[in-house]
Amino acid sequence: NLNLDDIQGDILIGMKKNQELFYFFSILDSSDFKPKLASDILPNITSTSQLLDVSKQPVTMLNIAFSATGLSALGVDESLGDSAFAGGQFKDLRSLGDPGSDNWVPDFAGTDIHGVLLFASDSQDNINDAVFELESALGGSIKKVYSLAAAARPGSQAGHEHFGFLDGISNPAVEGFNADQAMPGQARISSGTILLGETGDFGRGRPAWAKDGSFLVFRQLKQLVPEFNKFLVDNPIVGNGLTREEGSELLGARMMGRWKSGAPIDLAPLRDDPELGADPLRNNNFTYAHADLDLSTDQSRCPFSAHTRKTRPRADQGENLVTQIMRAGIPYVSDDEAAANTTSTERGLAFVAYQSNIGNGFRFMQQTWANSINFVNPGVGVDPIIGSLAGAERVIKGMDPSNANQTITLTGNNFVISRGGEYFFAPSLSAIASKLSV
Ligand code: N7H
Repeated sequence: NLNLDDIQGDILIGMKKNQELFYFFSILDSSDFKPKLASDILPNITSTSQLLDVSKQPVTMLNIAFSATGLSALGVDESLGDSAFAGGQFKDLRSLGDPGSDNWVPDFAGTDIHGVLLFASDSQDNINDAVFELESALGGSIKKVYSLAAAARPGSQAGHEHFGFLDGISNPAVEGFNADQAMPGQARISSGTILLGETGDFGRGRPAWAKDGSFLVFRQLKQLVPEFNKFLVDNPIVGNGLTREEGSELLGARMMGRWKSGAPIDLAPLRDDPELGADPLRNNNFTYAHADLDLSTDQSRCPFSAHTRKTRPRADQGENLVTQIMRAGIPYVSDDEAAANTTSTERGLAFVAYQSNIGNGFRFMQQTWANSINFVNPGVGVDPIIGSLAGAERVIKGMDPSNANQTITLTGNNFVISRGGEYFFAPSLSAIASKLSV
């Protein structure tokens, strides 16, 4: 069994609060910062066991993770055995399909961010109090480089991301943690797929102190919501006995692999089924395989390019249990007017994914699956939500259930635009105590 007192809370279950702040910092004076990391940050880090017990949950939860340059600033230069982490995300941007760094938040374009503090609470006021307290304690040992405030969407949209789709339904269950309570259809993965040094972590040459830490991939993914909605209105899937409006909803659902309610299109191919979407015993219980259909060619129920099928191909791959991530993202709305000198409200997903190997997890999903026109079958096109060909036109097949060869064309990086991010390592609490703060 896992030592849940030692594993940061966001990794396996997510802090799941209505408000979250990502506070990116740079270490200015490591000999000043290290004792404060031990005395002012470590005691406030929320562990997995604290998250599991409501009576032990603090008002504001805190987690921390360091970039490769951050570990270096702390004098820790040992390799963690992950080349993507070691190089940082800026160096990796072309491999991820980003057209360049023009759209990147300037603070992400480089390697100056040493770490991220993740604050989560019920209100932004609580978070502001916690930030104020921590900033006072840390003084000039660090400086804030950038921050992004994120929040669950209001009212009936809670749990839904900005395009309106219910998110956070499908995360894998972990052996030694919650695999016994896995829901039907939920992937059951080794703890080492997410945590370093645990069974199933194939990484080599990890130092002992890295055990029970996890790589945190952060991406600020801007969503163009009116443009997405207009595209659906302009391109309804006609026929199938549907109205134009229903045809637009169907296109969105087929791009995503789920309806807005969360109902999988593999089980509800033509119309949303909100009861199915809300039922945890049924809403993940599908594989894309059907006895009467040919798995290798049929797209009548779900396109091969649909976001959920690209990022977890289920039966198409015999359920790949290595390329799996634990997602803990949350929507954001940011008002960067001062920086932009113009009216600009930006919304999107503060994407957070944990894994023990970035190259097998997030990076593989983005580069080898979502961005490939030939995955999971030749010529199917990229993932219409997150697939990117460095800004080039994207031609996608399979959206029309009755004519799989029909294509839709998305120009450029249409509805989701990468504003960059960084690769981090979220260490165990004991690693902070015995290695990083001494
Ligand atoms: Fe995706 N969305 O909110 O619309 N995603 N995602 N994602 N995603 C999923 O099944 C979305 C992104 C995965 O197990 C759902 O929980 C958006 C990246 C994986 O069947 C919805 C963005 C990567 C799954 C979204 C975005 C992934 C998944 C269905 C960008 C990795 C589970 C809800 C702005 C490279 C698949 C659910 C499974 C599901 C949304 C990004 C990965 C609604 C808007 C970058 C593994």
